[in-house]
Amino acid sequence: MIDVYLLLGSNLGDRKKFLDEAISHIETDIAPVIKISPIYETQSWGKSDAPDYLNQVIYIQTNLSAQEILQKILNIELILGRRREEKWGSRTIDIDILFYGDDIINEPGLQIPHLELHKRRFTLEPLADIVPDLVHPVKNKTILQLKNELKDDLIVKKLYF
Ligand code: PH2
Ligand code: MG
Ligand code: MG
Repeated sequence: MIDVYLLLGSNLGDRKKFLDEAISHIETDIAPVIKISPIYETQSWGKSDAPDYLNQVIYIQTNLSAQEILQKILNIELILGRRREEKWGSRTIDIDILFYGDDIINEPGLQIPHLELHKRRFTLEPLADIVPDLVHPVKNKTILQLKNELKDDLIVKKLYF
């Protein structure tokens, strides 16, 4: 089984409901969720006038290939009303593959580890809550180290539902 970490993000509509529905689709179509981070409310990265996001990281184990996971994720995003209009545009749900074991994948539409994750507080804070000691296979640093070296000062706030 491969250890897979996914980032969920929503900044449109009932954001909490979209995260919950994404998790329920992931459990049905991909794999049971083993660990789940707290939800963070985060300032929009890349587009400062966009509404705040809810972000959350989940950990699953699966024998599916990264491409198979990607196809299932794209389908779940579609079911949950994702419309792709502009880069970094607001969305009901975004599901990104952060890590697929230690694999380094560079294919069109599929880059793992996620190319920006080490620069983003909205990813590293929830990730560090569930796997601080995971080593990034390209940066060769732990999630905790990467989090402590972050220059991103956009606000992220842990929420308690
Ligand atoms: N996702 C983006 C762009 N900007 N900002 C926050 N806070 N959270 C996100 O998930 C996010 C973002 C592109 O996928
Ligand atoms: Mg994304
Ligand atoms: Mg995405």
